[in-house]
Amino acid sequence: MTVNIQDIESDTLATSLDVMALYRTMLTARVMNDLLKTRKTQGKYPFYIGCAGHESMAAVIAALNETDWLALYYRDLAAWLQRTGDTYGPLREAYSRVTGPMNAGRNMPAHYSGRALRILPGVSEVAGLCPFAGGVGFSIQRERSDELVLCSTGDGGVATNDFNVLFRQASVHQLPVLMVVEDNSWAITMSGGQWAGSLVEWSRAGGVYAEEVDGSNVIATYESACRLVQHIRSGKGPALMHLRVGLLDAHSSSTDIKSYRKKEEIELTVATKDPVQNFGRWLIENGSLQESDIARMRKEIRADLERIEKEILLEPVPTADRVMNHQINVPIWQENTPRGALRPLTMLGAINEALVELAQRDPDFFVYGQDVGSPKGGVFGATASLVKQHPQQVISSPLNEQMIIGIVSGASMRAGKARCAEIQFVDYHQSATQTIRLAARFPYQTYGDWNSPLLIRTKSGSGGGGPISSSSAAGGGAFGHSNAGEQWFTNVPGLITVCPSTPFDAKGLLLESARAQSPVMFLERGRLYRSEPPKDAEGTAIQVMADYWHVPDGYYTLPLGKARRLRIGDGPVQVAIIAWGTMVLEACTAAANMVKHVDGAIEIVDLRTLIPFDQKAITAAVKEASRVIVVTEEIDLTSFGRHIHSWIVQNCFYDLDATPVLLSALAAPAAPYSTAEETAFYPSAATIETSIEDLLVE
Ligand SMILES: Cc1ncc(C[n+]2csc(CCOP(=O)(O)OP(=O)(O)O)c2C)c(N)n1
Repeated sequence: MTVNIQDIESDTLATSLDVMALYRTMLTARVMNDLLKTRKTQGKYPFYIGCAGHESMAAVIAALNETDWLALYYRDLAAWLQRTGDTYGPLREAYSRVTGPMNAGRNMPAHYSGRALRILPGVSEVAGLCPFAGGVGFSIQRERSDELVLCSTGDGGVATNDFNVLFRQASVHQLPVLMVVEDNSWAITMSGGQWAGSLVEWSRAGGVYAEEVDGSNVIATYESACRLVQHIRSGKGPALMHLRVGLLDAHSSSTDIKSYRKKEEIELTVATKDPVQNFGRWLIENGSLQESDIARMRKEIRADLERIEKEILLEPVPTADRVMNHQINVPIWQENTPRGALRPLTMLGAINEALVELAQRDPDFFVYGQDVGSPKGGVFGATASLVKQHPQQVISSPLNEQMIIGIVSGASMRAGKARCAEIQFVDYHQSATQTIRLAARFPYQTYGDWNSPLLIRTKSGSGGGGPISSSSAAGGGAFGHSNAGEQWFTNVPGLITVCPSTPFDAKGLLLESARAQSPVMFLERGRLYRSEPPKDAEGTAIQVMADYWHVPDGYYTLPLGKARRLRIGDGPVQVAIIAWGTMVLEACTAAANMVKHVDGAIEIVDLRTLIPFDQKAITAAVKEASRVIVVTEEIDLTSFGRHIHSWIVQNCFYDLDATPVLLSALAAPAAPYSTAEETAFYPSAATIETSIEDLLVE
């Protein structure tokens, strides 16, 4: 039997609902919920979180097309079943089977995911998927597709920054996004208090059409979903459904319901807000079913699930040897000798060229960030050429870094290829920290089902883009404009971090970074944007570096994870200096000055990629020199520089003739603004020279 609801809003809505199929899906969700809950109680696995009361989400999914995208939350078992029909999947995940279609047994159950099914990887961070859903919507809109993205969360989720970011993404850009707030009026033990006033009015005032609907009434839920979907598909912008439901169970298997909910309230909720029961009654009243049919269906479903369970228990469980699988996706470099004519270029020029190359090669590639679409090309001018040549592919964003990362990451995931975010100053990435970390986690969490291409460029370290002046004024960036940044990113599993020191590297590494299927944090040093090659104390350019200020025309890539070894001076190497970014130039200046006084050469290992770093190059350089200095622009509190230093101690100890040195910025919050304090804060060529001297007498 079907209910024809075609004339709800317009005659283009050719949807009819198979109510019996929908009921069966919802009932299956409930029976599976009860089975999983029991098994958890029997100690068969560590955790379960239930869907009881939220099954009307199946009716919302029934109003969508299979090509629409879903970002579900942990109570959406019925939504999963409605989209996939897969009754094995949730059981496989509960029992941690490698056959689990969501996370191959790697994540807790109820984290719905599936790339082929267009279900974004569910996360435990409440509403953490929201910014990604906005990105999917952004890319749907750019490509003028008729898809949409549904993003669901609980009432607690509405209070998060992530949900508010999605709301802003959707409303500012008028994206095809359906936000569903499954309001069971609980957030663990907290009832209400997640927003003030009416959610619907708040939403409408912010430019998003919204409806409130009783989620215990399945037909009303479906009708509302159809209206909202119709609203979105007719190009009127995003929509929000405030779906009022009841939570029929405890928050999760870890919560004792009686410790925070009153008996009468639970009984009333169960009696009035059970969508499966209400829908069953409605079907009986309409003559489609009898009580006995429902009891029989329940029994059948339970028997079927128990049979499936038995099958699943014979399937393989994860083994310890796979624990590092899918940790990071570094692209395999393909040899491609640059063929274009060499021209002298600054790093900023090289970055401009790389972005134009990417835009030319892929018309759907775009850069998104604050001011990037202005003729100035962002505050540093990195996108100026793009604005001139491909204005449609460079879009200025509102001032919200989490919004930027979410848009770009979600769009990249939908495309399977990196799009580019610009974060104006690395200091300001901090509101997007969780989103970046989640993006880096997806390939691991989903056991490689989802990749996470995402290119984040950001100005970092000292300097505001002016010329480098062999080791003095660092630009006065002070607090908020001068952090090095690598300390924040190199400890995130799954994240690639790159920091070039020359224009040649900046272009080749940026182009290669865009090929990665794990997120890349591309740290551009402000002090190097317009820098000349480093010079010695007499003002002579250091030749081994100067060559890299000539940049080939056209497309070329350089391998990630590969350092460059630079030798300054002749004879046996006395000291190896491990550096990256601006500190490579400082180290070159120091080395060029020192080799005039000491016998032998000094080697500088320019890491270029910080994670994964080139262990072979470091090992070889330390072996040859037996003395090593690590120099970093970071402050000396659990920094990446400290990590490299510690790695050398642990892995190269027997090749060392002296204690390895770490040179870093001071452990103050940031470089002070005034020149004297700022100069004292950063390591410089002079600091490095002193350190070389000390090492050589040791
Ligand atoms: C960002 C974040 N903070 C805290 C938690 C711990 N936590 C897990 S579920 C939850 C309540 C969520 O409430 P709501 O969004 O209303 O969903 P419900 O569980 O009630 O369906 C909390 C606080 C979390 N997972 N993520």
